Amino acid sequence: RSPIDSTTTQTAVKDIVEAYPAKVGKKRAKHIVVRDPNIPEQTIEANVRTTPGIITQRGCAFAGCKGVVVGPIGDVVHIVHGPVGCSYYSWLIRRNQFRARANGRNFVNYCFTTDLTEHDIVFGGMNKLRQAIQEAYDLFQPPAITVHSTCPVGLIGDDIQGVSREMSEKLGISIVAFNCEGYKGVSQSAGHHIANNGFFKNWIGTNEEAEEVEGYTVNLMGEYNIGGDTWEIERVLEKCGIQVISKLSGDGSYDEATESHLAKLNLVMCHRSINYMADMMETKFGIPWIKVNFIGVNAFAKSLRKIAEVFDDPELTERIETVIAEEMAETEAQLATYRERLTGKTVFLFVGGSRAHHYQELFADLGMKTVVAGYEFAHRDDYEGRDALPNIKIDADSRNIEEIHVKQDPERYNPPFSEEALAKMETNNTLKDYKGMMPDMGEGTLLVDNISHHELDVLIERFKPDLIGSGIKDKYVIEKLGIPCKQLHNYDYGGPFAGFRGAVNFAKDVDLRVNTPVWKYVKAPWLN
Ligand code: CFM
Ligand code: HCA
Repeated sequence: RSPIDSTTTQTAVKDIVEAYPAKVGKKRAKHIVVRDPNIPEQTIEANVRTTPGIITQRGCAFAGCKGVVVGPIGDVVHIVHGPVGCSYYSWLIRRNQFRARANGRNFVNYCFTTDLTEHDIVFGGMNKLRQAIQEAYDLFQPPAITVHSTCPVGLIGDDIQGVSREMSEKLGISIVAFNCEGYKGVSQSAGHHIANNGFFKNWIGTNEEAEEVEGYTVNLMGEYNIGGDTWEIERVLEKCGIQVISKLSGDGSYDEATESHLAKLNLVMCHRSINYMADMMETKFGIPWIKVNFIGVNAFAKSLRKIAEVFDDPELTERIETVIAEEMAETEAQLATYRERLTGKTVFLFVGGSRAHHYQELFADLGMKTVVAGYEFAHRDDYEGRDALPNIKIDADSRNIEEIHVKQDPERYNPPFSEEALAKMETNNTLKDYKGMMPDMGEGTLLVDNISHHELDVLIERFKPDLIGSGIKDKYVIEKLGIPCKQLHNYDYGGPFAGFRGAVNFAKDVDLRVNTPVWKYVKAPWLN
């Protein structure tokens, strides 16, 4: 095992790139960066099409829209319009959890699809969609329905928007169609954008009768309640006296989404999947947003202090400090033994569009160092920070996406913060800014965007990390090479891992994986 430093990582990068055909190597080299804090504005290529032939962990626009952003709203029926596969193979894989509200509706365990077959592909599937919507309505009486098209539907041109409008008028409930055919854009990311636009246009702030809510109110955005994360975050926020108005979209409900304009502040966890919504809500309703991270004990405390700073009320600040002290003491007592067993261990992290960054803070709490990290599909701002935005060329996945131009509505634009407070937020970089992953990576560490199996093989062979945080597509390749892999998408059936109590669950899980002697007996079958 080589130590990780600027020289060894540079050699690894050279070997990785040289193994490719020259043209491919040239492209991939732009996605692999040895971190050097002495370079003031280090850049990395991201959010571009994967080179055909390379094995990637990315998903598609349908996954990003239906699977990620829209699907977790638990009291809404989500119908997939397409052949059965996309629906069946994405059924329950993401582990987003939901608790029924007063109306008793909870559809997260169901799988709704129009099940298009050859006949429908030839003659059109709109009638089937009409029928499916009617049937879902008759059977389940949901407060709203969404429709999501998969690749073949886009190719045959079924008008899902028209059918949904027509059925919405007929049934008198909100029916929103998302044209999220998998092929749009270069990854899940296009689907997030499509989902945000549809949500914003149809649901956000549509309950005009909802009354102002007193006190400190927030929306939890870009948090998806995987393994129950949202509930641990909410537990602590409530203890601090902060009320969550709506959640987008983990444990999210339709009614709460229509009242989300009542919150005074938006807390953005996963910037990648929800930045569009945060910006649109700020423009339309004057709700400012701040970037938070609730993964990791110190990260959670830091985020709570950020909230205190924004609301700027000594009483709230004091309460938050009391909660932090209490929770930290309890957590610390449980973390200490794990930290002893984990300190100095190294980690590679390759996850989606935010967790490869967020989890670095939790690993740091355990004394573990992230030496190689990368996103699957994040954009350059998630690596380089929002400041880098003006220098970034138009996203590849903006193609085919209807942009929503938000007009400010003076009637509703009623900033809960004084002009002075808003100005402070704009100028105080630590509050408003999102700096991305790059500045948090130490000298000589490696950033790899949209990593391929070849690149992963070389890096494992050179640096033999103690743990890799990744997803299902490479988990078993990694474990056959004798390295434990912790799935940071679905948590391998565990969780919650967010917040204070989540950190303890995580430490226990990681300790079991890293410190079991079994790994030294594993030999990958292909090495024989
Ligand atoms: Fe945001 Fe997510 Fe992620 Fe994401 Fe995802 Fe996910 Fe992820 Mo899987 S919304 S970008 S598209 S934090 S599903 S809950 S784990 S890849 S890092
Ligand atoms: C998705 C969902 C996914 C996949 C996880 C994985 C998730 O992108 O469609 O590849 O292990 O979190 O469930 O990201």
